[in-house]
Amino acid sequence: MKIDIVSVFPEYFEVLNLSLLGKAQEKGLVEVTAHNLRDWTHDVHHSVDDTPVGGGAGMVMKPEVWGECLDELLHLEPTTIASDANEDDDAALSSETQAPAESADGTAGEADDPKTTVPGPVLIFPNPSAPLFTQQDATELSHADHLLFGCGRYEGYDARIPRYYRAQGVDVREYSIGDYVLNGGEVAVSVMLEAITRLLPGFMGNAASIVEESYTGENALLEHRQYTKPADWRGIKVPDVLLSGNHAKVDRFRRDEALAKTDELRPDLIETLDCTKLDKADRKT
Ligand code: 6GU
Repeated sequence: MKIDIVSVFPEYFEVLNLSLLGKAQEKGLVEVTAHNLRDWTHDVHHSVDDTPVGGGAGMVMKPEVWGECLDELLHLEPTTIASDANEDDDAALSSETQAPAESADGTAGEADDPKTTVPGPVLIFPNPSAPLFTQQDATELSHADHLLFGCGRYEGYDARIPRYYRAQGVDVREYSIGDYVLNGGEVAVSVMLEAITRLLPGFMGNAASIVEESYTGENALLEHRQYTKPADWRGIKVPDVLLSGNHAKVDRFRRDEALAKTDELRPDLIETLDCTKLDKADRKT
């Protein structure tokens, strides 16, 4: 998988070489390049932002600089969008909103089929005002062969940037990583990168540990509690059933715990749970 990151702080991503991702790069599983957005400026101040049209606080990232940068990295020639695209901005907004897993050739990808490959580069903008990035998105994007992350800073980026590249047939995604505000997209991109790359085949030693995780596949539940030895630590005992050696009972105990824990801490996940995936014993819980 090839990963390009564009940022005004490319040094931020140097730590990626130290971490687990460094190992994945050594193994040739991923190739990560961080680019400096200012390399695509032409003015003496290397400016990448300007005041918001219509007024308001802060600065907005300029479309021209991003345009030259993204054209180069996506191997696209600059064009002009037909003027009728400007006629009804509201209609344009809804039709250009990211359709989940719609590929460039117009065929609908199956977002919940983890084996679906995403053809061509996927352009991803971190944005606190976008849909939440989920494990399902991470799984889907782990099958892409080229990801390009554009890190916004300041109050955001010109809204025409994602719109233009969508109109060029590029698979453009905008994601938030949670309901809080960060200064820029760099931390959010690091989070998404880790969630995606750890799913690459050969990245982690134990593939089963991925299958059993929270938010994954049929396990849309929080994970059950884990214990190791000793069976009694400072007076707190490991639940007896886990020491029983009865695998069916252990599975049932863990499943019940996952259901109860999710119900208490994340009732929103229970509501989205597919009832057909609950077994008879689940229904009694
Ligand atoms: Cl993706 N960006 C920024 N700046 N803040 C965020 C975020 C992204 N997700 C949550 N907060």
